[in-house]
Amino acid sequence: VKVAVEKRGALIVLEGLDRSGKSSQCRALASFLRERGESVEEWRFPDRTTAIGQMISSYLSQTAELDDSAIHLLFAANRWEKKSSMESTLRNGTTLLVDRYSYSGVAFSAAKGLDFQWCSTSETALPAADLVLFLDIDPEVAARRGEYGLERYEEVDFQRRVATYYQAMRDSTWQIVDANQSVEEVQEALREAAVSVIQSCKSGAELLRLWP
Ligand code: NYM
Ligand code: MG
Repeated sequence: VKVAVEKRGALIVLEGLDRSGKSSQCRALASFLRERGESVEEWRFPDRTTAIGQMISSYLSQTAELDDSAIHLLFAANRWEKKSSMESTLRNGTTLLVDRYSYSGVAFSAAKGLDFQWCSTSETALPAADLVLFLDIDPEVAARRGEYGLERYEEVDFQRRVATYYQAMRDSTWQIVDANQSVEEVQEALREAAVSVIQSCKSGAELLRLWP
């Protein structure tokens, strides 16, 4: 007798500096995967729709000031408030495409001078991404893209420091994609990696936790 085993969805995270093209690539990847019959939800962090998210949004738009550690913890809390919903969605077999996650949380706060280990602690035991798609772009190139500089952190020297902390977090779940390529070339690289990790999650790959 065959017993139906629930196959979980994959937690796929897109990361990169501001204006690296994450949001449009995320949207395109979601429609590609849906056309292939996958169940996919697009999420993003910060999730500015919650009460915590609104505080984060005021901070980013420079209408509110907050202590560096306090805003770090708010970004983390904004993920913790979504943890159970994230886990149940994955267990229901839906793949999550997430625009930024804990990796942004650590890289942006560490770039301000907060201790790297301290920054990681707030992420401990959150679900780890099955795949991190890192859109690798030269900060100078990103800065020439539209609307750059409106939000806090959108400044070339700061983004350079963020990039070094991203580099320190790379592990075997990361796929580095050259985001200086054409939109189509970038999308092609993302598709291959996403299809393959969705398959391995269906075959029973365990959902891991951040950061041991
Ligand atoms: N950011 C994002 C953080 O500093 N910590 C975090 O935990 C997250 C998720 O917020 N410059 C920063 C990175 C971005 C900014 O994100 C807003 P977006 O994707 O540009 O709206
Ligand atoms: Mg941004």
